[in-house]
Amino acid sequence: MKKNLLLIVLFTLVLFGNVHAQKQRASVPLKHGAHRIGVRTDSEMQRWREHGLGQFIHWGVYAIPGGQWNGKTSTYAAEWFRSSGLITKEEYDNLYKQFNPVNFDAKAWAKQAKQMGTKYMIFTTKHHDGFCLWPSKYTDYTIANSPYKKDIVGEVVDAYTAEGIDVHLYFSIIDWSHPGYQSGLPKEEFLRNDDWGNYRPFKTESDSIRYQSFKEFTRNQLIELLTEYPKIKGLWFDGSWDGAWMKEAEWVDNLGKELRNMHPGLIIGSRFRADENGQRHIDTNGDLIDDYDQRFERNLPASLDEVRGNDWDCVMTIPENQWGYHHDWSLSYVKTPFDLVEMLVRANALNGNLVINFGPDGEGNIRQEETHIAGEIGNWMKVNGEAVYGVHNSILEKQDWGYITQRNDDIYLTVVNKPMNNLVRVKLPRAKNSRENVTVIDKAVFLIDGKPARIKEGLRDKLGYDYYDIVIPESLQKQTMPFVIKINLKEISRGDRAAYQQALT
Ligand code: FHN
Repeated sequence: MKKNLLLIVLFTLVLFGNVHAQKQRASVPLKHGAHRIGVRTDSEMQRWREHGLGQFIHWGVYAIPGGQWNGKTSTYAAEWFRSSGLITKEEYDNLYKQFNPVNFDAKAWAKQAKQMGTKYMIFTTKHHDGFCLWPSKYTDYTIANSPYKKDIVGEVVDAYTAEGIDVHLYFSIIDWSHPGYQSGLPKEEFLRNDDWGNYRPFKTESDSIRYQSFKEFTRNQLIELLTEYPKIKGLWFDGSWDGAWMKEAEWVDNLGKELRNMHPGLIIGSRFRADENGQRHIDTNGDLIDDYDQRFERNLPASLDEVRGNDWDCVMTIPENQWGYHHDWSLSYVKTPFDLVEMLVRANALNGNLVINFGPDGEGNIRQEETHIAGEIGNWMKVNGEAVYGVHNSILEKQDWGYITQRNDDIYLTVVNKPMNNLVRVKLPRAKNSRENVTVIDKAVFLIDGKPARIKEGLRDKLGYDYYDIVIPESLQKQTMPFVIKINLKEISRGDRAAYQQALT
């Protein structure tokens, strides 16, 4: 009991000490900055926090060219193909007439995601091109007018939810298909944003009226998504760096409130809106806007300091920067299952979720490389998932051989850099009452086979930290994937230390 209490106190100091030490708040009065200081504490957000691993799916008409057109290959991200210069806008805007993914099987996708160990997924309802994978009544540019016709968003929401995987809907604010945005107008009439969302001031009254119609359209579509798909857990926004959108702090903030009122518990990341000074993600006062930090796209934070005590996730491509389907993955390094598992535990050890992106092809197939990765990660998760789900950063400090996560008293050491001498040296925290007590390893087992690990006395440094070596058995020395050692600590009196050490040998 006493031991538990000590560990809880230590953990609280590490976790919350960190939060408070790192937040440097200004106090500028803001109407449209963060509406809450600190993390959300409700059950929906607690559930999100415990997901550990997610899946992203980018799918749309860009999967038809898959980065190639008329024998030419674009090195651009495939989902940006419309802006690649290899296809005319007109050709691209007519691709939907061919979109007929006959192999699409939402249930099979969801099953595969479940086997991979995914707890939540994010699905592109519409990307920047504006093509809607649901039959939106606010535009004709939707799946309903493709040869496929059926509601893909609905199928995905139902299939994943049935597998117990929470669904969040990706929605791009940038919409090249809407005349109030810019696309569809001749180039010389580009009145405000270019494809990348760079701001150009409105020139005339009618530009601004057109933009009002775009805002209303966006609002209508979001209300439509929440109405049609009430099972979803959150909205994942993109393209909100759009210059004109960022100038609409009040309007967007009010829209956010409206959406939350419609859908209690709704989770919205930090990419939805800017404060009145145009600050995105982190407002002028240094506080996180909305529910979790979305800044870490393809880029994991280096330390807890960067995370500032906030919830966060990192969305990650498998090739360097391809989200949608691209025929040719030889154009960049393709991450291995090892790389992705390393990123996963690294994210979890810094209190975040990792979300791995998949880009199905134009017929609805998950590519073979992604299927392989899903299988390998799934095999790893079956054995080691307890080091990923519902964990947080550990009371143990980061050590060179890998990453450390923790749930209650269970501490998970994920070894990614296997030491040459096959000894995993673990630096233990000092005991609370270090004059009288020392911290030692109570139990240690390998998750891969449930076998207890042999512990050898390491060294004690001059600051009084104890190090113990966990011996990697021969059976694990050739492991090609990271492996996990689960340990528990206990405190013993200094007088009992010699006996403890003796018992180790
Ligand atoms: O431009 C998009 C990109 O195509 C992709 O959808 C990613 C996913 O997070 N978001 C944008 C870039 O930040």
